[in-house]
Amino acid sequence: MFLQKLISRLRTAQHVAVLTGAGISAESGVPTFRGTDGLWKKFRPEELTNFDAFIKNPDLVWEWYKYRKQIISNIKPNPGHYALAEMEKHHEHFAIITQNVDNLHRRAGSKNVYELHGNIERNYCIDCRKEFSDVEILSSEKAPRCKCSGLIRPGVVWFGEMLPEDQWNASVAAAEQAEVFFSLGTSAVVYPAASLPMVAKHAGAYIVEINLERTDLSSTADEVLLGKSGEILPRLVETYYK
Ligand code: BJW
Ligand code: ZN
Repeated sequence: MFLQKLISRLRTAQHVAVLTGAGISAESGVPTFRGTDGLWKKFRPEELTNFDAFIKNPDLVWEWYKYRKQIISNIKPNPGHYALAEMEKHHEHFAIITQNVDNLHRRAGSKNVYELHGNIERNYCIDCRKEFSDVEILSSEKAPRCKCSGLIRPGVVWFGEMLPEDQWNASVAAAEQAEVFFSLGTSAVVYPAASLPMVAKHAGAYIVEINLERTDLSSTADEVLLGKSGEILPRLVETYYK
C-alpha cells in the first residue's frame, strides 16, 4: 500500500514534518469544518470564525465555542495521533504543525507541536488581555465578560487575524528542512497553512497526503493515500517503525 519511495525516504530521513487538520481528530469525535458534518446550526465556519461576527453576535459565537469546548474536553486522542507520537521517536527532527485547536497531539504524547490556529483551552479579554481558564467561564450562558467589561474570547486564530509569529516561523523552517512532509486530514484551503506543503515541495521534500478524498494539494503530492488517518498511520508505524 505504501510506495517504495516513501519507505526508503523514511528510512534515512532526519527531518520529517507533518501538517494536520480537522480530519485527524474526526475519528476522536471532533466535527470537521467543511463537508456535511462541518455545519453547526446551518452556519458555515467562515461566518462564525471572524472578529466581526463575534462583535456582532458574541452570544452565538460563544455558544458554538462552548459546544466545541465541551466535545473536546470529553474525547481522547485516536490511533492516528498515537501513531504520530510514535513516529517522532524515530527521527532526529520531527515537527507536527497543526491547524487544530484541540490539544490532542500533546495529549497523545507528541512533543514538538506547533499550533498555527491557537488552542481552544485558552481564553482572553479582548480589551485588557487578561487570561481566563475554561473553569472560570464555561458555566456562562451568554458570552462571558471580564471585570473590565471586555468580552472574553477563545484563544484561537480567526479569519483575517495573524497567526502566532513564533509558531509560524518554526513551521516554515520545519517545512523547508523536511525530507518527507505529510499533509493529514486537511482540506488544504485555509492559508497560510495550506502553503506549507508547497514550501516543503520547493525545498525538495517528498509530499505524502492522507485524506478521505482528494484535495487541491493532491495533484502536487508525490503520494496520495485515500482513507482514514487513524487506520493508515498505525499501519505505517507497524510496517516501518517497529
Ligand atoms: C479525513 C478524515 C479522516 C475527514 N482521515 N482525513 C484569498 C486567497 C487566499 C487567502 C485568503 C483569501 N482571502 C482571505 C485569505 C486568508 C484566509 C484564508 O485562507 N481564506 C481562505 C478560506 C480563502 N486566512 C486567514 O485569514 C488566516 N490569517 C491570515 O491569512 O493572516 C494574514 C492576514 C491578516 C489580515 C488580513 C488578511 C490576511 C487565518 C486563518 C484562521 C483559520 N481559523 C480556523 C478557525 C480556528 C479556530 C477554531 O477552531 O474555531 O481554523 S477556520 C478552520 O479552517 C480552522 C481550521 O484549522 C482551518 C482548516 O480546516 P481543516 O483543518 O483543513 O478542516 P476541514 O474541515 O476543511 O477539512 C477536513 C479534511 O479532513 C477534509 O479534507 C476531509 O476529507 C478530511 N477527513 N475525516 C483523514 N478520518
Ligand atoms: Zn478585561
